This record gives sequence, C-alpha cells and structure tokens, in this order.
Amino acid sequence: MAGAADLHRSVKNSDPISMNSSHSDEIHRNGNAKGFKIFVGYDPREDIAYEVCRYSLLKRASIPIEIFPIKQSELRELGVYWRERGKLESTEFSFSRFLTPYLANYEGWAMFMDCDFLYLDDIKKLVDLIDERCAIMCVQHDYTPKETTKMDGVVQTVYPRKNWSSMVLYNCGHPKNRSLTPELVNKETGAFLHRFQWLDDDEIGEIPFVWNFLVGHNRVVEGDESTFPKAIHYTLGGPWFKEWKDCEFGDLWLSELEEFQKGD
Ligand SMILES: [Mn+2]
Repeated sequence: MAGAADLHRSVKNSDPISMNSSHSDEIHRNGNAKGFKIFVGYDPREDIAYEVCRYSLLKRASIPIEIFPIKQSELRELGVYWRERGKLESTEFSFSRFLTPYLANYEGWAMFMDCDFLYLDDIKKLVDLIDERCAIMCVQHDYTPKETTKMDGVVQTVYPRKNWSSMVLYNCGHPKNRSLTPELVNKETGAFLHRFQWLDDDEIGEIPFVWNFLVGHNRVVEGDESTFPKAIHYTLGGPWFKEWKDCEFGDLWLSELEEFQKGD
C-alpha cells in the first residue's frame, strides 16, 4: 500500500498554480504556502465539466489556488481507495470525496466540490467566510429531490442532508477530521459519510446557498442580490449531457465552454 507521502508527492506534482512572492496572511492562516487547495470530484464521463469548472474557478480567483481532480483510478493505484462500487453511487467520487482532509495532509483548510459546478465569482469571497471554530462548512440545503434519476439514468437515493457534501470547506487540521482516514472512508456507509456523522451538528458551519446554487431547486429573486448565484451546481445534469443542453443557466456554461476552448 502506498503511504501518504507518495500520495502527497503525487498531489503536489499535479498541476500546481504557482504563487507570487507576496504571500498573503490569509494563505498563512490556512497553513498553505502555495495556495488554497481545491479538490474536485472527477468522473471520466464528465471530463469536460471538470475542465470548464476548473477554468471558471481560475479565471475569477484573486488568491492563489491549487486545483486537484480526485480520480478514483489514481487513488486505487496509490492504495488509499479500495471499496467496491455500489449500485447507488451516481459518480466515481461518491465516497472518495471524504478523503479531502487526508489528501490535504490534515493541514489548513481545503475545499471539496463536485465537477458539475460553474463559478461566477471570486473564490476569495468564499474563503473569507471561513470560521475557524468549525470542523466543516457547507450550504445546508433543505432539499428533497423529486427526481428519482439523474444524469444518465442512474437511480438516486434520498436522504437527510442530501447535497450538503457536494461542496464542503474542510478544516483539515480539526481534530475531529482526523477520523476521516482511508480505512474509515473505505468502510463507512453512505449515510454516515454524507450526513457527516463523525461530527456534532454545532461543528458544521453554514455558507449562503449562492455558493452551491442548485439548478432546479434554488431560485433567483429579481432585485435581491443575495440570491444571485456565485457558483452554479448543475446537480440534475448539465449542458454537457444532450438531454440537459437547454437547462436553466445552461447558456452560461456553454459560453464558458466556448471561452475555454478558445484558450483565453
Ligand atoms: Mn453534482
């Protein structure tokens, strides 16, 4: 089995965004000299979603960030992920996402997010919301999907705190998150992990919903800027799937794709 050192070497070598010489206080506070770490759930069926998500983050970021795709095949090679895929897992990162604190060496803050996001604002504004007292922070959706399938027809389950785990700021150095070892992530149930049952409720901080704006669920209120999405989450399926080409906010994703492909 590969040790954490191999993994961190692998993570460090994959595509760091270099930082200029003026290290900001905020980066030091986050225990991270290179940039704020963002782990993005990667699924081979949605490669273009990942690329556009990454592009949208980098384009608007005014702080140094490092983006790492969480690829199940790589984690398996490194020996940190070995559980069998269950029928209810709609993506390859259903469980591997919970390795985020481990992948960040249990240091500082790091974010996990699905790949089906489009960023519309500067992630610095999200990082500025970090509350050091929390073990994690996320958008606490009150969300019970009516749909029973998503993406290419994979059956979905409904459970409390659904979608909370799709974008999480992890206080990787928090003692409670030490329990998220590869051993635990490989054996615990979906309910335990997605409901954050290694934590007490008051250790879970709240982020405004506009940072995980669920297409088909959340709504923009005209004239109310606090409802304008900062990060759109195409949770039902995005325009990279034929059947979702015309979904709400699909035009924004498609124009971002065009810009990405032009290589701007
Ligand atoms: Mn998603």
